[in-house]
Amino acid sequence: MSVNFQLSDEQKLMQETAKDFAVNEIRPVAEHHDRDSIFPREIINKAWELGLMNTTIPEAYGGAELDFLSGSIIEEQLSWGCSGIATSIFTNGLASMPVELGGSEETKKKYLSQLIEEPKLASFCLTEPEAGSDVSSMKTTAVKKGDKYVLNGSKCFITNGSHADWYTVYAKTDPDAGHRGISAFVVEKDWGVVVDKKEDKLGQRASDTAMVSFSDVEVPAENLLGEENAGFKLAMMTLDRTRPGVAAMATGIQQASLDAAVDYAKERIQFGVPIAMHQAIQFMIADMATKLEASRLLYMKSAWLLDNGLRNSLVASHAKRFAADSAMETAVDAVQVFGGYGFIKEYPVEKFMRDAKIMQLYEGTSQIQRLVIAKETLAPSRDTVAV
Ligand code: COS
Repeated sequence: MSVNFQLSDEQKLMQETAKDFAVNEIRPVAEHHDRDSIFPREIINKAWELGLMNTTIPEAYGGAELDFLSGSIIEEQLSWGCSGIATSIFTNGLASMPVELGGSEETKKKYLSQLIEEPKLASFCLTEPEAGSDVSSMKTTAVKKGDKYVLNGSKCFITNGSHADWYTVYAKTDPDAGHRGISAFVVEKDWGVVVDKKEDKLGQRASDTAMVSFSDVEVPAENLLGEENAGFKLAMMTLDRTRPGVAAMATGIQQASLDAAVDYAKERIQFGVPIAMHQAIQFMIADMATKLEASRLLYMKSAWLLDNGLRNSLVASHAKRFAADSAMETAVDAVQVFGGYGFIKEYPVEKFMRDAKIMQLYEGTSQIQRLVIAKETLAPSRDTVAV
């Protein structure tokens, strides 16, 4: 078995393109979007034009069909620029994955092609007010009536929810069957999806997070994704494929925090020398750098497993958990390196700290990742591979 930590020329090019985009298009406006919680529509359109979003969509539907590793590398770089703007750009990947995995040929042609032909947005609607980590307790229902399903219920914390053209919605088709009674559907906004509320958030304020509801929304039966009552597995398989990217975004926040801390530590003079000369600061920088390195290796491995057709649930949870917790710790340490200035909005690190927190919450909390890790470690699935 060979191990190769070298990116391909194509991956290096994507990395450079994404870094340039983060430096030139995202960083200059990140503070403005954060302060006033302004949705980054124009930046999304530019990212779309450059091919930095919808990366996994197959060539058959007009997409670039990039490997998961390339997609994750892009996510790290854009998140370095601003993870709130990056979240807005990458949410299509979460919404479109269940379509890629479970959609019929017609559904894939219709909805995946749309995202490539125009800078349209899609949202992933799983979470409900009373069903967060416990997906199976969702209340939204889909009742079959003739050749349609009728949806009723509410979904919360929906990224891009106010701006999406279509939604991947999970609903109970057999309310008594627990996780085996959930189905997934593509629902177009114009069919009666109501945006109830836009959330005012601690961090990632550029991204849109909304509550959406369905009141007797009729969905054609052909918009069912996969088999009826197989939606829970579709959601889990989707999250296996998107968690490497979230870990990569958390890595981008770490790199941003470390860069800021290093620059400041070299400039700031205390006790007659730059504070970078003090061992107290050096040890913090060293720990930040080690966490960053380990997070990057973990997200890359979790993406590499997918690219090689191997099950990645365990490593994706390692990556998501470790990178998210490290992003929080590193951003807090960056504020510490800045001292009192770190607490002031004029400096960038307080934003990194606010933004990092969501990494431990969305797409499965750090506690849920530990549940997956414990389960896979105590009783490995048959197809969990040790690489
Ligand atoms: N891929 C495919 N199938 C999977 C899977 C995966 N990664 N993980 C679980 N499954 C299957 C299991 O094999 C099991 O199948 P059977 O019905 O054939 O027995 C089924 O799904 C249920 O699995 P499990 O018993 O592990 O489910 P739990 O109810 O214990 O829930 C957790 C598992 C908690 C890990 C899951 O609910 C979860 O990830 N919750 C967090 C959800 C989340 O990330 N929310 C954020 C919203 S998206 S922004």
